[in-house]
Amino acid sequence: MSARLTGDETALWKAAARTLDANWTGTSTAASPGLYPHQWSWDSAFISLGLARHRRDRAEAELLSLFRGQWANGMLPHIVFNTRLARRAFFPGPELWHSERHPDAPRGVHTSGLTQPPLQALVALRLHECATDGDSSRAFLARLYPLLTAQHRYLAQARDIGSDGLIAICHPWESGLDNSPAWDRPLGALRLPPTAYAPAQRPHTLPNGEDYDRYVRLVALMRHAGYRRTYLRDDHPFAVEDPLVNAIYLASTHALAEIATLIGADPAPHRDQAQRIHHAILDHLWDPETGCFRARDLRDDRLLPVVTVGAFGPLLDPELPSPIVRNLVDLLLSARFAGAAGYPVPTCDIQAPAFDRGGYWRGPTWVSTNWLVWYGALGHGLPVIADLIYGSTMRLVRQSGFREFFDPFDGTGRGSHDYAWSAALVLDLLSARRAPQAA
Ligand code: 2M8
Repeated sequence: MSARLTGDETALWKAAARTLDANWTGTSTAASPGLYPHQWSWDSAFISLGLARHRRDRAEAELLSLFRGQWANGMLPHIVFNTRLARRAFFPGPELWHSERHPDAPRGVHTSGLTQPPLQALVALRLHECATDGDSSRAFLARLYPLLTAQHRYLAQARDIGSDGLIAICHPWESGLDNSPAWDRPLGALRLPPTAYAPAQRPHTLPNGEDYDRYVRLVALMRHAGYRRTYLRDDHPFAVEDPLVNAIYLASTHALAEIATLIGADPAPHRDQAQRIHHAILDHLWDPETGCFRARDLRDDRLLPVVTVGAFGPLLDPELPSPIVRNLVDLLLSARFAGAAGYPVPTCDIQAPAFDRGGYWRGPTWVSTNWLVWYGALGHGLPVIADLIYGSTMRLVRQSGFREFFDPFDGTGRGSHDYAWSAALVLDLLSARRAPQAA
């Protein structure tokens, strides 16, 4: 691959590859060596996209290592803890979740009790699309397929809280966009006990204080209920259908159908499920009055007011009607997003009162969400949008390195350094650019 890159791209490629090598623990990749030393679910999916372009064997190992943490009910946890690290290497560590007390949790590995956007099937298919050894890649898909179908079965059975075909997140951490202003209203409605939980030593770039108390309170409620699906459905105070999470769920369901075909399994149930999700996203999360997608709070059946980068998630739906695609493009190019940002895509509508250019998931631009919008734009034949995001993402990492997130106006890097998904997705972007058939 590197032979076809320019000199500058080659330097970027090497730096990204070095970052992934440095974060490799022997079995998986630390999301960031200092701040996030364990394995996170959607990080791991993004990371394996980069590994596939660099060290194919590790891309497969990364996903298999993640699925070691899968619970017997199919739930793929959002953190699989590295047992070789001190228990206090990260808060919240295993002591918050008590996964070992849950009958469905795997033995010998500590995990969280939440999940994250189900990107893994989409990524597994992309790994296959850029594989050089088709037979070995199909064998890998055959190995992964039952794990992926169990993950999706869990989501359909335990997280379709609104009984409408969509999945609900039960905690902001499940969205991946942890501190997004979209969650302010349901989080604000949560009643807190008088004791505060948040440890004073949380790094200052991360949510702290009362926000953190609310996050930990939600975990405590879920844990006390044994992460039971009837509790989540009927009583848990936080249940939100998010457009980005559901668009990823839909794209991965389409990918499952393709994987099924590749390995000789029946794709029909996945195709039926994809149709259901497609219609539900349009029926429940599209707001024709404002011309955008917003998250729905299932506890009061209202759309949440803040428009975030999640509004562009449904570009991942290959059947998104073209008038809606045009609406999203207009919104993206407007002064609410790319039109007023030097480095799109900001994670929150710039004109929203809650927008904060330096706030964690409250305005900065992230390589992961950029990659998702880029991928969706390519799928809809929008090369100008795809190029805009490709170019701005490359400028970010050239200017500031593989940081966790970036100021959307001047590109200043923020959060942790050597952040694995920033490096991994640059490898995928560079590769796709040089080999268009892989995109
Ligand atoms: C952030 O999430 C963790 C909680 O799980 C945190 O705030 O401590 C988010 O950016 C999330 O999307 C990401 O997966 C994780 C690890 O990179 O960090």
